[in-house]
Amino acid sequence: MDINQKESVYQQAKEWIYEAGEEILSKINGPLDIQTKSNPNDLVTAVDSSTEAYFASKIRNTYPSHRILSEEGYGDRLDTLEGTVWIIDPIDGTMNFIHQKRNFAISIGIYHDGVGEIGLIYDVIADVLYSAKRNEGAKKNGVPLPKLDKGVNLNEAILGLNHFWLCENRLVDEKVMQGLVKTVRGTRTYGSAALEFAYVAEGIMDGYLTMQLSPWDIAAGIVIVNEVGGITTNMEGEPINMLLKSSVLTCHPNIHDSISKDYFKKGKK
Ligand code: 2AM
Ligand code: CA
Repeated sequence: MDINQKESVYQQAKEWIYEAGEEILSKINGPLDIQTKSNPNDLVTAVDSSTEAYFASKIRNTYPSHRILSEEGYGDRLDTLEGTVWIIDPIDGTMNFIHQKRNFAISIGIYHDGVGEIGLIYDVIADVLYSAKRNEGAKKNGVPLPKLDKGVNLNEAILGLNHFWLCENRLVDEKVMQGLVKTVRGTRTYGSAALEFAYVAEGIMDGYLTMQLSPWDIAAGIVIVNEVGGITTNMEGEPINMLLKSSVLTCHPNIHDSISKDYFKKGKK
């Protein structure tokens, strides 16, 4: 993506994300038409669908050569990341959207030939936009975020971690994950992967890990965390394949190896 196109795509995506946020706000107290997907707690609403449909129609009209990878079915069926691909979660944290009416975000990552060029995470209720362009730094509401250059030890770290992984599960030994919880200073669970990435980038959490997420949950967050010097891999420490579901570890560089090697690799089933 050339530099001029990148800037105009970034500005356009920002405009659409604010418009979509206003539309979500106008519907949040109405009947939400809630459905379930893969299990009774995997929720989707008519607002998830209409928000994604809005982005898909804007992108197809404005950038007909761009492709879309998205959660709710308005995207393309992709088997490569060639060209420019918008990776979209219209509402990340749908359970929070329904039950709490806060702590959810619109997440848009724009990748070119597989490289994350633009990341946008919009916390609609707080009206906070986290944004980044590759090699140009990350911002929170337009104000540059500092690099993660202060050292951090695991025993002083705050980690984002879903309690699910501390219960018996089929992917990781819960005893090993409990050991990690006892080692760190504190844990948090916000229920929106995109916001957890944003908080790692902001430096208010030192890491976030989970065993299974989809590309749209993390595409924007990876770009934003990268720009402040954080690292994102799968739990094995390998690069994430953006076409597949994956485990995810995004964190301050100081604690990455220890979480992956001393905990996950020991506990992996
Ligand atoms: P979602 O709200 O877009 O579904 C919750 O811990 C985080 O995990 C959210 O970012 C949520 O995204 C994501 N997630 C991914 N797959 C999920 C699933 N099957 N059920 C619930 N949350 C899921
Ligand atoms: Ca979603």
